[in-house]
Amino acid sequence: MKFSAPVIRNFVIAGHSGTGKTSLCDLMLYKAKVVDRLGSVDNKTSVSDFSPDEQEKHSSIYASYLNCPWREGHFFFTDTPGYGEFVGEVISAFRASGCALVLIDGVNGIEFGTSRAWKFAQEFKIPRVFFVNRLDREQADFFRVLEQLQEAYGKTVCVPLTLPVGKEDSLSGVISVLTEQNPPDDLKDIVMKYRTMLLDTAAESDEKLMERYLDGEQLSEEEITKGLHDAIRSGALVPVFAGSVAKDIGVLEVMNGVYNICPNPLERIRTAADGTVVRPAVDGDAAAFVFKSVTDPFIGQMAYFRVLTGSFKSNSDVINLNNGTKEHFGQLMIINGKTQTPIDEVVPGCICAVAKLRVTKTEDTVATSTNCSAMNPMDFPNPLISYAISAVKNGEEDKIMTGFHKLCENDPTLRIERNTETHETLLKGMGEQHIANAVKRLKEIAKVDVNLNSPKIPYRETITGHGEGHYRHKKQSGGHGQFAEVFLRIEPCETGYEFANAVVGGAIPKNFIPAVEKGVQEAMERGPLAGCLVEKMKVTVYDGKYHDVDSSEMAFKIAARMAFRDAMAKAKPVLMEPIITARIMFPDVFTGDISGVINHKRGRILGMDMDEGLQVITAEVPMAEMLKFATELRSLTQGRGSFDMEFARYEVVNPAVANEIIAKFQAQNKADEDL
Ligand SMILES: Nc1nc2c(ncn2[C@@H]2O[C@H](COP(=O)(O)OP(=O)(O)OP(=O)(O)O)[C@@H](O)[C@H]2O)c(=O)[nH]1
Ligand SMILES: [Mg+2]
Repeated sequence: MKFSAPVIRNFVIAGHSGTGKTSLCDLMLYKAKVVDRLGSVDNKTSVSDFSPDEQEKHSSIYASYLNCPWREGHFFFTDTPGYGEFVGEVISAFRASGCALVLIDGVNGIEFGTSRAWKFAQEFKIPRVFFVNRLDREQADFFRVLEQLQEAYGKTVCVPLTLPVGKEDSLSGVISVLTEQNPPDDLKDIVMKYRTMLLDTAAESDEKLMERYLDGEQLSEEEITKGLHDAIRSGALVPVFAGSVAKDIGVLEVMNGVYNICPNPLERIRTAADGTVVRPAVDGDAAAFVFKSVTDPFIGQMAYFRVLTGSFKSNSDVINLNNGTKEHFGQLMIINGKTQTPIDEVVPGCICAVAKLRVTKTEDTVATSTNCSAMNPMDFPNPLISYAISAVKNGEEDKIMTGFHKLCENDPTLRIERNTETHETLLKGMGEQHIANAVKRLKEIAKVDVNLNSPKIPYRETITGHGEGHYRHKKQSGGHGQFAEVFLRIEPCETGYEFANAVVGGAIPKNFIPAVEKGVQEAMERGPLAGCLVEKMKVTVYDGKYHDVDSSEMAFKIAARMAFRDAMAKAKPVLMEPIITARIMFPDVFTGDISGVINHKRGRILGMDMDEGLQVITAEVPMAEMLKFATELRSLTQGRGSFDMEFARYEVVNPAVANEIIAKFQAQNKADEDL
């Protein structure tokens, strides 16, 4: 098989869950005769949803990379999961694609997944095409959805290229707006209206064309196609197709539409990380971006890359531009779900896989020459949920960490971290299902089980007043005793931690001062209120006593620790909690509910905005209240809301809540001591 970039179309299939993306992919592969039996999500025979987890769920979890010949050319396309928690898969798929085919349900119209796909396309600067699917369903209405799209994204932007004939049960086919000569009576006016709109759009893309068009000249089919192509590229046109994958209606038209008017990979101009403009070419130095890594059960680690410019051959040497190291490409493969087909050469637009790279990881750029520039890494959202994990069986901790590290390498939205304040290992992800899936995968690859618990909140302690502390450490045990005495004072300090030595006349010899500071720092690791990290204060040691024989570093450390505790008790200590800033997006109808939830969570609404038809609330909320928010929001909005969050700062916990936390800690502490 030999590829030619000008006839390659490379697109990501995106949209809300359940709109028929995977079914469309299966049908395309069938139409292109890549498979001789049509795969089906419902029968667990889908080429795209091939993993057992996806088959069990009847819904996609992973992006699935597919390809098929089409007409004189070739399609590289990606089926992405619609479910919000698997957004990491969608982001890397967008990065690898030159165009977005966004599916919409003919009954539900614009859903959260639609707006998300629209936004990603905008962010990645790739053109979009809409396909209104499932028009055979009861209550499906193409024209209602079209109106909604025009309302949201522009009346002259969203123009249909096909229209459905019949509706719901009696949907019988689609007609082409541009070429249909005998439309059914009820569609005649509509066809004419949109045909004129498409011709206007096509003509507007070129001044000369426009002149001739205004003079009343007929534009050739080629000119119209070229005009629509340019309009799609510039964003002036987002064509809308109608159909039903289940009834195989309108899909051929979508495939031909994408082939005829969507841009080819050579038209995609990018900017590299160093600002170099990369204009793809068939010849010359080749560069490719590694957008994903996958652990294949048989082959091991596989890198997926998208060729940006030039061509790569199997069994050739390349350079990793991110670390300047030589890399070797073994056998290159193009992919169809779990099927890999060896290929000799890949060109711009190809998505392909290669096994066992030595020095290359996801987000690296590989090239045939150092004249090429590395591309920017990808942007992934912050995790939204975390769990404290522990091994079910003692002794399996290492296996668990190694396994999770592997999973995290393949999924940038999954993270495993050790929290040094709470001494917990945290597994962070995008939601309960995402985490549950990771735990399941861990069991498969490492044969270990983990417990998931709510994580401890990393509260901190500080002081609101001044305090002086004193301790005399004196022990006489047998021969040689221990002696040290320390006086110190503490005061609030915005910048963090400061330590000052104000001892005069050698009351504490200089060589013991580091031990005093060490003692203070140790005491600051476990504050007196709830055993949390203590911060934001200045500590000044100003007096003390020592003994020629009995003083030691250890004695001064102990005295300093105790003096610090003494001072803390007098300096009005308070508990602080992490506050996060959340941006919550949801349909307007939930505004009341969501505002209520934020108030209930001790949150503060900072602002309300509208963004592409969705209400956006920005709020500051204590982290402790957000542990389960991903799940709460999902059930509150029936999956139509989303949010992102990031750490803002620490704030003093209100006294009622603080007292509860302190009481709980003290009780736990006592229970531990009694054991
Ligand atoms: N009636 C009808 N059902 C369809 C059509 N297309 C797909 N379906 C069904 O809709 C359900 C969801 O289809 P999928 O292809 O899995 O949807 P998806 O967009 O891949 O969903 P996620 O993977 O969850 O994002 C399946 O039961 C399909 O058989 C259609 O045109 N009409
Ligand atoms: Mg799917």
